[in-house]
Amino acid sequence: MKNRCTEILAGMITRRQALLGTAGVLLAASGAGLRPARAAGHPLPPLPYPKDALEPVISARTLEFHHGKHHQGYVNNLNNLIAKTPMEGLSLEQIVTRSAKDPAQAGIFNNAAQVWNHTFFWNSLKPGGCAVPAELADAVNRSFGGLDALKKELGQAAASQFGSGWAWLVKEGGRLKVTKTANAHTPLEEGLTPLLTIDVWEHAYYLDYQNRRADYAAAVMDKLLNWEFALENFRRK
Ligand code: MN3
Repeated sequence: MKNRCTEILAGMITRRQALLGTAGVLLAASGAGLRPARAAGHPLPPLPYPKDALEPVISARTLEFHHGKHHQGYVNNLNNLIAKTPMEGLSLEQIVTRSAKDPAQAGIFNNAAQVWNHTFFWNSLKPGGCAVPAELADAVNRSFGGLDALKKELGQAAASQFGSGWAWLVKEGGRLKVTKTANAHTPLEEGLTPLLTIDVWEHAYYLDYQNRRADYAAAVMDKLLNWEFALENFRRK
């Protein structure tokens, strides 16, 4: 049974904790006040904004299914698959990178990577978007010649990914580049540092755009990308 207080507290876990999958530590309200409690398994991180905050680019109905059913489903599958295995005590990133190397663990990999990718995707978006911070704009200019060229390349990656997958802006060494991955695959497998991603699985856009994936990607790039989150990731390592 959730109450309003625990919902608010659950929303206070930091983005970093959520991404690292260490958010098993939630604050739970007790009669004596607040105490740390260990949630069973990996949690579904709350959306970092209300469900209708990305409209009209992405509808509340899409987020309701995408976060509430798809992302939740990957979380549930992952927790079931790793229960009572050596993977149970690992961070989400550790599970992703270790299972990626072992074909026998494809089920664990697919669900763990999809949990990670979706949390990263929600944080890649921001209601109303934001400007590219100067520190990151320099890197964009050095690597692409400008923001328009970056968007063109990212839009092409999103539109041309055959079947389900993801379009990414990543850091490799000191430079930025655009890449795309199929299904659950993630640049983490190649040791790259993701800065932003766009989910191009049909469930990400079909209710709002039907078959017009390129229009969805263009609208996300123009109206929703969270360049402040990209800068946080750019500063890592
Ligand atoms: Mn998705």
